Amino acid sequence: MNIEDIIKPENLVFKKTGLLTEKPLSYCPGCGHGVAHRLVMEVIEEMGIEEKTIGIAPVGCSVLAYEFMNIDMQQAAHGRAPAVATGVKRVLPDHFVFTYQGDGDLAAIGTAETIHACNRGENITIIFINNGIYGMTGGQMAPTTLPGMRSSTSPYGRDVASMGHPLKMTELVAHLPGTCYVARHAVHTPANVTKTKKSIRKAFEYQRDKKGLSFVEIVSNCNSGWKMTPVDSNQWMEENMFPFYPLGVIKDIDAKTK
Ligand SMILES: Cc1ncc(C[n+]2csc(CCOP(=O)(O)OP(=O)(O)O)c2C)c(N)n1
Ligand code: SF4
Repeated sequence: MNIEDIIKPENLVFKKTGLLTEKPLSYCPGCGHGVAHRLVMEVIEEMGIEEKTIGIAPVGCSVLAYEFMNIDMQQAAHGRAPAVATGVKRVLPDHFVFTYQGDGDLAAIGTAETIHACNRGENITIIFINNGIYGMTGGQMAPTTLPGMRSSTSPYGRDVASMGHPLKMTELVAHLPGTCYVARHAVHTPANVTKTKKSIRKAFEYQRDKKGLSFVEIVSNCNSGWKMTPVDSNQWMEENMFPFYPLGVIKDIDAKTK
């Protein structure tokens, strides 16, 4: 097949969403952030809500999310995205508002903002990227770092006795009455990408239907911070992160119960 045939519209099998800008992503090759960005933007495009969606960019490796996401964005200080999202949504209740946050942002510096926004049931969506460390600043231990996991500030591995237990934010917020949909997924294989996108879609639909706060965690790799190749980091994630952070839908207030 020559190139003219390949680019015929009828032969097109994948097209990048127009809601991602042409700006080259600043992420390390192999990092999950880029795929997560794409899925959020695809959902917004497929729902046709790009003109009335506002994203809140975090601090961390995805601090430049507003450069990559071709929608209205507002930058928040580290950890404060749920508070900023609360304000934006209350001023513009007919708009869709989401935050995009790493685990240092959401589970450490912004623990209070996260828990209270979830507990208040703010009608927003939180996308939480959990790579188990502080990626941007050099791989320091985060509340999500696994027991025994090495980081630049726990070079011999996280010792629970002195450094405390990892914080499972997703299970925690699922207990709060204000959350309507809480799920944990991954984006390192096509099957996982499909499930994650479905959940992100549901999260935005629940926001549309004013059901409360929807929360989607994406367990991701930080191959640079973990000091592994992308392939090794994905395998390490499967073997170590998933047993501790099991994937699946944790709470769905509309799920049919027997
Ligand atoms: C209040 C505050 N504390 C610390 C920092 C420094 N800082 C910037 S990025 C970062 C780590 C980000 O890690 P995470 O949120 O997990 O995102 P990742 O880079 O892993 O995607 C830290 C500690 C800051 N900017 N503001
Ligand atoms: S440092 Fe880690 S989280 Fe940040 S872009 Fe690189 S791989 Fe991704």
